Amino acid sequence: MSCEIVSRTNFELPTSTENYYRQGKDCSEAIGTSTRSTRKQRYPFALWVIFAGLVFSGLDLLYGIIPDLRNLFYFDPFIGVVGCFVFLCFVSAFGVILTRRRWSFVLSVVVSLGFVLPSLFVYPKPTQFTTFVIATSSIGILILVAILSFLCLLNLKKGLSLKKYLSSPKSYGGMLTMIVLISIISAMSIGAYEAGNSQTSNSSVTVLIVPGASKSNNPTGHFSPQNVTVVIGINNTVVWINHDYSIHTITSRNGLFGSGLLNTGDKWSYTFHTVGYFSYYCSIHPFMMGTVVVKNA
Ligand SMILES: [Cu+2]
Repeated sequence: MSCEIVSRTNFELPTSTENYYRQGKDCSEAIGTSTRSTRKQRYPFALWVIFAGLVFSGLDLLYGIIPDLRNLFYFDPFIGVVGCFVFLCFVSAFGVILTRRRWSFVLSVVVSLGFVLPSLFVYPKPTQFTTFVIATSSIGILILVAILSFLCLLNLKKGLSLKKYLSSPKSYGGMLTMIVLISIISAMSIGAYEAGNSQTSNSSVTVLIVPGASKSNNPTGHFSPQNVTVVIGINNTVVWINHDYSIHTITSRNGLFGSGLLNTGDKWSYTFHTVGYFSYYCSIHPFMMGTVVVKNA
C-alpha cells in the first residue's frame, strides 16, 4: 500500500525520500523518513491557495443564490448554472488537494475562467454592496486560481515543490496572491464608500422588478410599471428595485446604461438627461422588457 503512495507522488518527493526511492530501497523505509518538514513540502503553497480560493468562491456564490433557493415555486435556469459552478468549485478544490491529478487542475482552470469571463459583462456597480463584494472577491480570487492552476499543470510532471513560486509563499506566487488580496480589499472599500454615498433624490420614479419576474409567463409581468414617462428637471431619475428572488440586470437596448447584476433587494438608479424613448431589458432573462419615455418640462 505504501509503495502505491510513493509511485503516485514520486514526481515531487522530497529529495531525501527520492534518493531512497532511486536507490531501490524499501518503500516503507522511504515513507518512514518523511519528517514533519518533508510532509509540509508535499503540500506546496499554490495548492493551498487554489483549494482555499475555490472553496471560498464556491461559498461566496452559494451565499449569493441562497435567496433564489428559497423560491420553491419556480427555479430559474440561471441559478441552476450558478449552482453547477458552486458544485464544480468544490469538486476541483478537493480534487486538487486530495488527488493532485491533472484533471483537477484542468477542471480548476475551466471552472475559474468559465465563471470569470461571462461575469465581466454583468459586473455589478459598487452601489449594490453585497452583490459587488461577492462578485469582486470571487472574480479576483478565481483569476488567481486560474493562473496558479495553469502553472501547476505546466509543472506537474517536474514536481510542484521544485518551483519556488508554487511551493513557497515567499516567492512571485506569494507576491501575486498578496497583490490580488490587496486589490480585492481596496475594491471592497470603494464599494463601501460608494454604497454609503448613494442616495436617491426625491424627484425619482420607482420601477419594481416583481416577484416571479424570471418566469417568462409570470402573471404579474416583469417590471412594474413596465412603461414609465419622466420629465427632465422634475422626475428624470428612475430607480429600479429587485423584489424578485432571482438575479436580474437593467440593460439599455442602445448601450446607454446598464446596472450589472442586481440581487434580491438591490437598488439601482439612472438619471435621464436627454429627451427620447429608451427601451431596456434584463440580460439574463431577455424576455423581461420595459421602456422609459423622457420628455421636456
Ligand atoms: Cu432577469
